[in-house]
Amino acid sequence: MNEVIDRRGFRIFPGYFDSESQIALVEDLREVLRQAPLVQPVTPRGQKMSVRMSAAGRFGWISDRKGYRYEERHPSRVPWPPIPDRVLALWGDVAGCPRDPECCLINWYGEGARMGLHQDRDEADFTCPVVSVSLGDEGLFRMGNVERGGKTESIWLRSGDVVVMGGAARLAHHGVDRIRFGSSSLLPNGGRINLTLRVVT
Ligand SMILES: O=C(O)CCC(=O)C(=O)O
Ligand SMILES: [Mn+2]
Repeated sequence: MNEVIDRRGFRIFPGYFDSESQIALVEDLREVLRQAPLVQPVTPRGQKMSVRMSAAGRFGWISDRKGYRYEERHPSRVPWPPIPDRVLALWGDVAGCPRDPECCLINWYGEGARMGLHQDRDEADFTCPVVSVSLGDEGLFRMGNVERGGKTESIWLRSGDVVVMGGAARLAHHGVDRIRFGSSSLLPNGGRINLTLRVVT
């Protein structure tokens, strides 16, 4: 498997999932989203986020007027569906972590959606990486530093690409500036799905 390591420690696996596996993954996710539909979260200050979110696993990440946090139930109060085996197999292959992921966060980016530069730091154990999967439309992924500010670099993530944020990159800032809506035919209505696998506790 081709692997590119950015100087900050982001590990990128371009084309990790071939088109057949991408289609199968989307089928897995349809089942998850049937049980735990996407919701558009609001920030604690009441601003709508542009991505829609759901999750699989023991925990999902939630943001609302009460703050952001991990929760063991979807806002509808149903428990999150299990993480699909195909996604667990990816973790086993690339994470290099003895623990299993406890959250598979699902982000859906429609036209114009983005995610500002941030760190993933609501988890308890930073020795475990965050593993990300991109599906559907291309997204411009910005990689920054552990400290705020400084130089950043951007790469276009394509459908099937995997990024591992571990080691020195575990607490690095990152975000998605924009997507190229309609650039992929994987999702019939367009858009980009990103999965992030996380150990939470
Ligand atoms: O969509 C992406 O590629 C990144 C998502 C992300 O950083 C997050 O959900 O915390
Ligand atoms: Mn993140």
